[in-house]
Amino acid sequence: TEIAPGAVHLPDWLDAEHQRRLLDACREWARPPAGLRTVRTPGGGTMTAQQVCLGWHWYPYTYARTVVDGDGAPVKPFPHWLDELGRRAVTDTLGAGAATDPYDIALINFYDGDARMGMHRDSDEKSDAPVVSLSLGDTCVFRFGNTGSRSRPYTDVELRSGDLFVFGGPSRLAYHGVPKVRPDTAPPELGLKGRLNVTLRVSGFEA
Ligand code: MD5
Ligand code: FE
Repeated sequence: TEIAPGAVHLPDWLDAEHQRRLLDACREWARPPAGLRTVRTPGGGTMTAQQVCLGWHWYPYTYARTVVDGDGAPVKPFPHWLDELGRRAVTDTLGAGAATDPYDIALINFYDGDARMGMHRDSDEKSDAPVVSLSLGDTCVFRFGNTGSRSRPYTDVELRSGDLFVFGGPSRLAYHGVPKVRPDTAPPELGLKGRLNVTLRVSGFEA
């Protein structure tokens, strides 16, 4: 479903087996060093979703090669298979003409309990390549907004385990957030309490 120009939701893109494999990989990436951390914002706030990064380390509001706001370790490498997954996600949603430079960043967010994400835009990358979003575990309400402000109009979409969402074209810089995670809605066989989101991005930075 095209929610807005360049913003395409493809439910159930990952089957149960691929969801489990991606979850297993996320559990490995969450381990120290350079593992899961709580993100603190410059204003003294704390993000309720915890995060781990691959390829480039994001912290508010830029990128580094080491976990400068955590244990200081080098960021974990971005595996080649995630680039292949990202490119397939783009062609499956936007078509073969939407091919991009290689994906080289993954930001993985873990939402448990009452975790949410406020309305924001992702503008710290230098590339306008589409952002690929993969959801695992509990269903969430994803709020897709507009490019002008963090308020209405917006469209609320339920994202479930295995869903793909691609944000390209004019939607790349739209405001968005996660106002709610629905507890205990994950597929039982996945064995995940909470929600996990993997985003794949093209940095546009020099290697
Ligand atoms: C999430 N993560 O569900 C979302 C999925 C983040 C974040 O927002 O920054 O880690 S990514 C959603 C996204 C990315 C780029 C553009 C747009 C949405 N958009 O235009 O709506 O944890
Ligand atoms: Fe975002």
